[in-house]
Amino acid sequence: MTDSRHTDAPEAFLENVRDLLGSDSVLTGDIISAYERDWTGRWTGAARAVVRPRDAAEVAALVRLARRFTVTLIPRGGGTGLVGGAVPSSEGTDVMVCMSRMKDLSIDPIAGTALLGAGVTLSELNAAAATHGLRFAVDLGSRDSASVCGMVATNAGGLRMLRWGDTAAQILGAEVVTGRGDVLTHLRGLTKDNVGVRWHQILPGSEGTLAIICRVLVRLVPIPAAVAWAWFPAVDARDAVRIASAARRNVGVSAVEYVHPEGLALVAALSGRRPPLPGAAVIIEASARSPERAVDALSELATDLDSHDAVVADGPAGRDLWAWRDRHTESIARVGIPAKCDVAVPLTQWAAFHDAVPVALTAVDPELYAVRFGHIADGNLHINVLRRDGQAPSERADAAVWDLAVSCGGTVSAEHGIGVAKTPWLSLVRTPAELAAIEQIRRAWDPDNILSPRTARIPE
Ligand code: 2HG
Ligand code: ZN
Repeated sequence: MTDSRHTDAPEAFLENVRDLLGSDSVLTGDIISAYERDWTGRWTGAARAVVRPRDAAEVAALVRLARRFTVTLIPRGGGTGLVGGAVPSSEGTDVMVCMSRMKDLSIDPIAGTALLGAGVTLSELNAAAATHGLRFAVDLGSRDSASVCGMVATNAGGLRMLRWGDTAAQILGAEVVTGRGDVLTHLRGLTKDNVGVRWHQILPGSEGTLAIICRVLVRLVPIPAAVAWAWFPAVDARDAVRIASAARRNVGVSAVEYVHPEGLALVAALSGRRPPLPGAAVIIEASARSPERAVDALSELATDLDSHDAVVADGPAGRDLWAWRDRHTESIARVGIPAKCDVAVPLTQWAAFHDAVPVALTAVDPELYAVRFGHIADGNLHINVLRRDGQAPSERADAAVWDLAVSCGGTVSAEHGIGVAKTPWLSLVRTPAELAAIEQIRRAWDPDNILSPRTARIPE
């Protein structure tokens, strides 16, 4: 990669941007520090400026200028990424593209779709959709800040992937600006439109490397009439897989989540309360036409599984059960900067992998420990590695988890993406031919390599 851009990122570029977009569109100085780190604080850098375009035409003007002055652009949504994908390099020359001004949002209740700009958060979309009895299918803990277009760029998975699929499965169209500065618009909204290559389906997982996503058209799903939750105690990881595997066959089940005492203790410290039962558990969300039916479905599952201690509840008591899972990420952030290892392994390997993680970490460094939780029905285990002395873990911790995951047939990113955090391990899970093919796509969409050049690319 040529680094000439890093020595002379030009003030002239910003002058041109101010002329075209207005000076209030360019932020510099202390105010931009919030754009220089990811949510975890593990990945930080230094930006030259933050630019805040209002629409795709302004983004296109920005990209063309960036090509002319060879300036790196890093698109950034709600700033909730966990892998350093929307963080500038340490050289102080990258320009962050903040999408927060693109707030247009309209719902089509007849088609069950939403058209929204890149500044709309998941909670804002859901609030607007709820007036029509609809919501976005994918849900995540960072819903109040995460932008839906950012979720598209990272192909967020989240809590209900089991039921509705990932973010890629929700996209019907998009408006983007490629690294060439071309505006591509496909917002017709047809669910059947089989006309050759579906270019908008290349966006999920592209993490800002191919194009800047300005608007998306997404499908919405009905808000269930009633929901109930259950806490199934699991005697060990094998038992958790047994419960999860039975739960995922049940049509009404929308989420199946694993929690372990190491994470529950942190949530307890934050909330000042005790978990409903001691030990590990599988927390299940189910929906039905009435609260009674949802509770009955989960109670029947408990009977089928001989899980006589299971706690089943709807309403506030049920939401309380769910909160024990939902509050993991914020509770972990209170105790240190974790290495976030977002692993998926085949469900048949999940228990062995789960049990081997603490052993592998202690072999690297006795100060390391793991908080394990996550979307068990998808084979997904979130491993947050921390150090007992409060220091941030080194990359040796990540390496130990990835080696183990790959030896169990797993992957280095189940749903969080690659960013800069996972690039050292990309070649563990993708062949040279695959990586070369991806590079060719990047060169076609972004010939001057100005969009998030360090993301998901193995350093030369
Ligand atoms: C979740 O499932 C998110 O809550 C974050 O993917 C996971 O904090 C994490 O490691
Ligand atoms: Zn997750």
